[in-house]
Amino acid sequence: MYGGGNTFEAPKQNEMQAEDPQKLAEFEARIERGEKIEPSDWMPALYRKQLIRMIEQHAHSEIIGALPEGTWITRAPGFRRKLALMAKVQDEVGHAQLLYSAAETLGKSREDMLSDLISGKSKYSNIFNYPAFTWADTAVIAWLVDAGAIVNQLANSRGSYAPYSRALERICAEESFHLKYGHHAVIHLATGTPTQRKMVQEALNRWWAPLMHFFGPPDKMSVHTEVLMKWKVKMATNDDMRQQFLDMYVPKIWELGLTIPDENLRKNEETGKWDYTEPDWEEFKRVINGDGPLNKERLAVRRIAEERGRWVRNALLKSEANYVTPLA
Ligand code: FAQ
Repeated sequence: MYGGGNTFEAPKQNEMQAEDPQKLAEFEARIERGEKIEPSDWMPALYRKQLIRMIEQHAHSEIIGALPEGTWITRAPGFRRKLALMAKVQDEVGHAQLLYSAAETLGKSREDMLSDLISGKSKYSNIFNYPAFTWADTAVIAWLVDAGAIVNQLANSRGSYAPYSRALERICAEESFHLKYGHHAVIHLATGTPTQRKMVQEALNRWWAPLMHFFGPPDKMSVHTEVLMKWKVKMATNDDMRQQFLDMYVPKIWELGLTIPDENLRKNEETGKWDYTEPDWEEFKRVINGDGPLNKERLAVRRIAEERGRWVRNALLKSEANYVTPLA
């Protein structure tokens, strides 16, 4: 597994030296022309490794990401909200399925990916290691975390690896429903009783810093961006995605009369970019390396799901092995 555990460790230069220069040049020319790479095409080992790392982390983020909202299904305020939340959580798990399949095309098995998740070897998004204390937390996740995910995924769906692009296109279509559902839930609270307004403001205060972390470290600290952008896996830098998110969503948050817990946040007229207080990047490093408020609990839930579901997987594999098609 690439880079597991050692955050901010740059890709090793000698990983590129082993490649056949002519094949590498042809591959890079294809990328330059905007062609898509399919699993059976030649690709540099580092491209494969980086894609496995990124798609696998993304898949893990979807199944772990189902947990903070999932805990609210039984406590959702009303039947309509419960139905919508159940559908959303189910979608997120479905996204993980699509992404694990895309990563499998690169040669790493699903079993290995899941065992690396459970052992703590693989990373997943920082943001799902924080608790959802109230119903308003789920509304903020569904609106703003999904919004952040869409900013990232819409850009990268135009990327070079065909199975990942196809998965992202489908995921974005579903995420846009989540975003509408989340926006509706936040509007409901923000225009509701003083208690509801307070509840949603407090949730926003809790999620703001993790949301700023969500797009990854500042470009000057990012170790993978350069190579990923060269090969059109990542279609925008971490800072550009963060700026795009701020551009699109800060006005919408302010429109609801909510405040953002950063007194330095403003659009700089000269640069055309948002100025903001850097979130605590030491906290980010701790959280993505396993020491956030809920990392242990999140992985424990996954471990239990793995153990309890083993007999189902075994039974399915066995029945597949015994199944003979009528035409065979
Ligand atoms: N969390 O050099 P960079 C969702 C790590 S899906 C944890 O900048 P890169 C849906 C990074 O892995 C959310 N770790 O890395 C949903 C690397 O460590 P490594 C997930 C992070 O790859 C919504 C190190 O820091 N989305 O939310 C994070 O160029 C609602 C250095 O960083 C994706 O995974 C982070 N936030 O850029 C579900 C999208 N950021 O591996 C339920 C695909 C960085 O060397 C409810 N991934 N790190 O040990 C990407 O676009 C990129 O991988 C980035 C990071 C932008 C996340």
